[in-house]
Amino acid sequence: MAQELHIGIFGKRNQGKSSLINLLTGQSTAIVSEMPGTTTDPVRKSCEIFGIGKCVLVDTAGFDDEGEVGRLRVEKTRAVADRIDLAVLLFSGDTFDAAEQEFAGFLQQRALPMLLLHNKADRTPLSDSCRVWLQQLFPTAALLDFSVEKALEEREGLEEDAALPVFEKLRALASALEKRNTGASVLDGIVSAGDAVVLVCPIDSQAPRDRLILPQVMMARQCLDLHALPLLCQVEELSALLSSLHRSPALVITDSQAFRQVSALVPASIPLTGFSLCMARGKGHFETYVAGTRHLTRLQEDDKVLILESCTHQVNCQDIGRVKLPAALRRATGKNLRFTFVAGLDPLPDKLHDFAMAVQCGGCMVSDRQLSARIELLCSAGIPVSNYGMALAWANGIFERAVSVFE
Ligand SMILES: Nc1nc2c(ncn2[C@@H]2O[C@H](COP(=O)(O)OP(=O)(O)OP(=O)(O)O)[C@@H](O)[C@H]2O)c(=O)[nH]1
Ligand SMILES: [Mg+2]
Repeated sequence: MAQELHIGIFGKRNQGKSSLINLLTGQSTAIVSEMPGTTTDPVRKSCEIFGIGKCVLVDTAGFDDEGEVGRLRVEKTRAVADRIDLAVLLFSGDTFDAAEQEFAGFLQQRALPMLLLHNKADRTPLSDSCRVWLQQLFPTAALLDFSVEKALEEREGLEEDAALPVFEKLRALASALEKRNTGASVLDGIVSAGDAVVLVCPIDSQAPRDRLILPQVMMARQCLDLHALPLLCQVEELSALLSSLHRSPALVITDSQAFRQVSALVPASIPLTGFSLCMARGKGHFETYVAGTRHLTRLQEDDKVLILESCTHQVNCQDIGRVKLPAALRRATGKNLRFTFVAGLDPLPDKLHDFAMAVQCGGCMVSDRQLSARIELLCSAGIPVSNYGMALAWANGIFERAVSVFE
């Protein structure tokens, strides 16, 4: 997994959600008690799951909580669904009542892979009739009859594999999800076996030490998957590399910041695009961003533009979003645009209609779901959305060239 997998743990009160967090993390961090309503706010806990990698488990308040405060808690629980990649829904007593069916439907609507975990099997095991009925109702969900408490007891006796059945189900769901997310290669139909593909990777002061960044690695890997020939160079060596080839490369992919320079060096007959466009193509929302980018030509004097930075800790991205991009857009439009910045996963401003458009960062540090939730919100408010790479390509006058590779 390229990023942490966010797993939401849901269920009515007292179903063993917090106990499950303790079992999966191997620590007693979450408070467990027989009093229904012990967990009141979403609680996040990072852990490493073998075969999946880094995960963030999100414990939630029961979705059947009552009263005025209870309703607020339920709202928070439901909001978690927009920020996760995978859901576990705990139930018990060999029944799956109307509230549970409604919540499972709510998760299913969001296309979230789901594990229905029948807990407290030590008291009441899941009957065949209930199992078959659930499988018919939620055919894509995984189902497990389990006892979290028994597994916790076994773990105290140093039984290492006490949580294994849960891990196995989660691993299967995560691997299906990864296949769905990466889906077809971005380069399918553009690059064939034996084709040379030049990846222009500037190593400047902002490049991380001793390694390449994720989009560069992903594109090199996709070339290898297609049995194409990825060739890496910096901008300074690009001309030498191109003239050393017997046959023109099928494609050149460059860092967005070097777009203008690279575009001047690569003959018009060779397709050229950017890593950020490839990432957007792979992550979805490509058409949304393309349409949003074309809207940049329509911006007016004093228009407000929303810049969405999905990572709070990457100085590199911040510099692009806060400094380079606004300067480039002001220069290219010739308009005095006014920028508003939203960092990390902070909520979007209330008055979305005040904004002429939004520009989203590559979103390599957030889950697809977190990104999608945001973009859907903007689209439903009728706000055109571009992304950093496409907006920079547009500002450098080479957007149409870069996007034509995929058309
Ligand atoms: N018999 C039995 N009891 C369990 C099992 N798992 C959890 N419990 C008990 O169920 C009660 C509730 O567990 P919690 O983990 O606090 O449940 P929760 O879903 O987080 O509850 P809230 O935070 O109140 O919504 C505790 O008394 C647990 O010890 C199990 O497998 N079998
Ligand atoms: Mg709890």
